[in-house]
Amino acid sequence: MSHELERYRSDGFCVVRGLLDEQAVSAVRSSIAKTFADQLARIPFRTGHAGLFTAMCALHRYDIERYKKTAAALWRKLDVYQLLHDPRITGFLREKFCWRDVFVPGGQVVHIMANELKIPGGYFGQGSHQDFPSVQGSLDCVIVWVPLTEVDRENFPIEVIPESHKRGLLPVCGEGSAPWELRPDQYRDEDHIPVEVHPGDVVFMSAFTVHRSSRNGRSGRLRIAVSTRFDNADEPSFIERSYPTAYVRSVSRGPYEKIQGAKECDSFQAR
Ligand SMILES: O=C(O)CCC(=O)C(=O)O
Repeated sequence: MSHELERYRSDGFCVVRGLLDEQAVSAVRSSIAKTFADQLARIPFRTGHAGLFTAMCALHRYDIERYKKTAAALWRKLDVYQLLHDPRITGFLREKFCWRDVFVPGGQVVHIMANELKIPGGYFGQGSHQDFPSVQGSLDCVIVWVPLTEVDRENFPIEVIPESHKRGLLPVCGEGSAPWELRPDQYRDEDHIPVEVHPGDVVFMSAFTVHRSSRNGRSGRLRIAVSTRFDNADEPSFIERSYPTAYVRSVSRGPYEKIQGAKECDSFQAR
């Protein structure tokens, strides 16, 4: 068994330092910065050549609806997809975890944390939870979490409970605004440890490992990470259950006149 797999099996997660290079990660940050700059150019506000955080803050401040739509769209960027499916990541699963055949259960996620970017009444990090209920694929499903910024204990790290994966599926709250969060009697705050990482590092984590977003972050700092999940196509129960996933794929095809951008669509085609 590889050293990495041994560590992962024992702790429920492992951090692989410098698996990706800083340049590959910074290219994704730039790609996201471009998207925010494109949005800022649509509102009567000029920041000049603003950096990523400044551009995000400006859009958040001057047009929160655009900000929310933009943040929600980021996971669909090809650059985000490509980073998370980089051959160094999938190759790691093949070489170190000995996976031969892989399913991708759902999409990518872009996690944004900054005091200045809180959505009033909306998402600001996740409480303690396990990911398996939101995947329901192979029992050895792996979460891959890639920081796009420096993440230390004062910049909203994820916090994990080592060895918690060994406890299997734990009871959840089942109600309230975050019904997937674990019942508070299932963990102690002090058992969580912050995962401090640099751009280029990659966190591999079991879908059963208890983790949460730390809400501990200093103002003026931005933490962005991207994540996805991988299912092992050769895990026997996954084969037996015929490759299920909790993700649902649907397309909302409204009547043509109601499709977003229908007017733009006509004039674009007529060019
Ligand atoms: O990055 C974060 O803050 C949350 C990550 C997480 O908990 C998850 O994706 O399940």
